[in-house]
Amino acid sequence: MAIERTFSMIKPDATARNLTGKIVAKLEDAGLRVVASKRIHMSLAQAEAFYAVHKGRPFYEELTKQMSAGPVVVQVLEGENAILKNREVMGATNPANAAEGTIRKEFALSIGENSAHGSDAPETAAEEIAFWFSKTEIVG
Ligand code: RTP
Ligand code: MG
Repeated sequence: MAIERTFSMIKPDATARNLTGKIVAKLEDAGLRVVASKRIHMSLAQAEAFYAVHKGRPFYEELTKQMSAGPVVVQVLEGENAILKNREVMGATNPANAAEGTIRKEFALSIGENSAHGSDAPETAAEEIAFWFSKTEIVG
C-alpha cells in the first residue's frame, strides 16, 4: 500500500468547543501523521474559493458562512491509504449516519456543523493541500 497525503480541516464548530486535540488524537490513533498544521481564520472569499466545487448547491451559502465564522485548523495528514483512512475516521457527512467511534459521531452537531473535512480523492487532496500550504510548510 502506498503512502499517501491528504488534506484535513478541523471546522469552526469544533475549534469553538476546544476539540482540536481530541480530533487529532483520533487521526493519530488511526495511524495518520500530521505533517503540516496551522490555525487560520479564513475569509468568506477564501471559503467560497475552497468550496467552489459546491457552488450552486442549496447548502453553499450556509457552508461558506460557517467555514469563515471562526478559526479552523488546516492540516496535511500522511500515512498508508491516508485519503480513505481519514474519511473512515471522520465518519458519514451526516452525524446521524456516522459509525460509532468516528469524529462526526462523537463531536458533530449537524450535517453543516460536522466538525471535520477530508479530501475525497487523490486529485482533490493534491489541490486542497496546495490551496492552503506551500511545499516548505510540509515536513514529512
Ligand atoms: P467534507 O467535504 O467536508 O469532508 O464532507 P463530505 O465530503 O462528507 O461532504 P460534501 O458532500 O463534500 O459536503 C461538504 C460539506 O458541506 C456541508 N453539507 N451540508 N445541508 C446539507 O445538505 C449539506 N450537505 C453538505 C457539510 O458540512 C459537508 O461536510
Ligand atoms: Mg467533500
